[in-house]
Amino acid sequence: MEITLITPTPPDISAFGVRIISACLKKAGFSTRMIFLPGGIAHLEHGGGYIYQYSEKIVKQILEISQNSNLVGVSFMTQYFDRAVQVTKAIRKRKIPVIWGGIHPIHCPEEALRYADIVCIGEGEEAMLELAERMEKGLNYYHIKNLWFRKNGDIIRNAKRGLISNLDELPFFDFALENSYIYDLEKDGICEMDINLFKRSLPLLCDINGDLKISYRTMTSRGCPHRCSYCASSVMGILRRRSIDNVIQELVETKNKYPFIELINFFDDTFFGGKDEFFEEFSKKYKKRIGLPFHAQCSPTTITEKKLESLIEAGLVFTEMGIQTGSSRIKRMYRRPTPNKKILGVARLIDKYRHKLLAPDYHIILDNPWERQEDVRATLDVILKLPRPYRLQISSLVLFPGTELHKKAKAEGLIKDEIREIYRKPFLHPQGTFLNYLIYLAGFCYFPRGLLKLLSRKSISRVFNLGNSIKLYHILYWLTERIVLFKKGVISLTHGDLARIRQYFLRQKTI
Ligand code: B12
Repeated sequence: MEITLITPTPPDISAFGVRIISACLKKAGFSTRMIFLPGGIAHLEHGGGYIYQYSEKIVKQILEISQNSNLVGVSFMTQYFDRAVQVTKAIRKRKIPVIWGGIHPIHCPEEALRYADIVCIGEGEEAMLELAERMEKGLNYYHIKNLWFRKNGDIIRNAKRGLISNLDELPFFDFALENSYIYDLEKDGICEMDINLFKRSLPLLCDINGDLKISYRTMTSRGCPHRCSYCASSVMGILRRRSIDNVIQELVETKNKYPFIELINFFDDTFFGGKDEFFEEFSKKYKKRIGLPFHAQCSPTTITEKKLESLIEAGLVFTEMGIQTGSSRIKRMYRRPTPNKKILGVARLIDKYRHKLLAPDYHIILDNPWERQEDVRATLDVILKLPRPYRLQISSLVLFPGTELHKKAKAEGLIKDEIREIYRKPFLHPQGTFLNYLIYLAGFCYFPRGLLKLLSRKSISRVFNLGNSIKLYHILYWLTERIVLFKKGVISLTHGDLARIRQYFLRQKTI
């Protein structure tokens, strides 16, 4: 029984979904193949005019690699829908059954069965294993929990499985090179993974000196203590953590296998979730057995000074946190009621350790259809009170399927065309409005704050607020980005940091 797992994924090869499924199948004796198609979303346009598609050459290579498969799995997020559909159509023409899984199909199973034969509506480890075992034995498999099937034009909707309670029972993510394939930007083709390609595919993240280090991303938990109304990951339930020893063992094995890894990135939504004691023990063991610098995300209600101190002691050099909005009305809508006073308190706490941490990232969401000008101004106000330095990660609200806000927008008739308005919506580039541009400028944390404050005043912003039609602020944003890029390029050149320049140009070519 040959199983191929394909993932049109962001320009990084974490792809934990397929890696854990592959690890479980391998542990049960099945042979798997993984195909990683790292690609961006930067070309997406407001209005949904840009459609990502792979070249014929890439599709042909995918078909060649997966030709002897008895089953092909495709894993993706909403903004990779078009690429997943393209790959699925090509494979199904070869009469190979396709199963969809991942955060998007979980929320849109009916839609998934318009393209795939089977869809996984939750965690896939146990369901996929049962499917492979029953397929191999030629047994009926249309009753497997967590899987829905398209059969003779009908849909078979099986019940959900309970979430995996003890994550330690799972094998570690499958980061083996054998039988792994990846789209290589340099060769503009899919290549068998080798150690150099693997090294080049891993994220480059900064250590405390700002030097780029080859980094390994992992996740120590599933689920989240928060229930933000714009977030699609609530399907993963409450926070479930792997044990400290289990995480440390994974990192020990990874370091031994890939000694060139110099930094760890814990990609849990809320790494700081849990008791102070847990982090004391984690930090002691991590420092003793791993000792590499690491990055981890925090949230305003989970970070404490004690946790921060222990983790910095263990090697934490960077953290990032969602602020999202400064408006109390929108905070309630996002189910993130943490007051600005508390958020600024946390920012001051992180700033207190600025000599031991890189400048933090703060996440901001713009383009919320229910937002008024004063809400956006409130967001700018809280940003202008943040201790400096910091970086802003600004995103344009995408009403992801399965989220509370998606349901609200649907109910209010705000969504006319899901695919154009959501699947093909640019996450990384907010609309070109005056206030959005001011918030973008506030991301240059040494931009004169008084000027931003003045310009954001109602009486003044009304003059400059030309609405969305005028592309002025898009052009200004584009121009400013070019200036920033040029500055970064000059700094990298003077430091002979060609890796950073190469990484930038490679990214421009993503599929
Ligand atoms: C890790 C992560 C990343 C990583 C890696 C993602 C990857 N898959 O390659 C990186 C950093 C690259 C990333 C980037 C982005 N991310 Co992200 N990310 C996450 C995060 C934190 C964890 C996802 C994860 O790996 N979970 C662990 C694995 C094991 O779970 P899983 O993938 O769901 O897989 C399980 C099941 O889904 C199923 N399954 C999965 N695949 C398959 C396949 C088959 C065949 C089967 C049967 C089952 C199956 O079984 C698996 C095991 O149980 C989630 C939030 C969350 N907690 O879920 C956001 C999340 C997935 N990201 C999100 C987004 C939007 C993005 C971005 C597009 C935008 C951004 N945030 O910057 C970018 C990419 C932009 C770009 N091109 O640059 C959204 C996706 C929403 C949506 N509906 O698409 C999420 C849900 C966050 C949110 N707040 O809503 N992300």
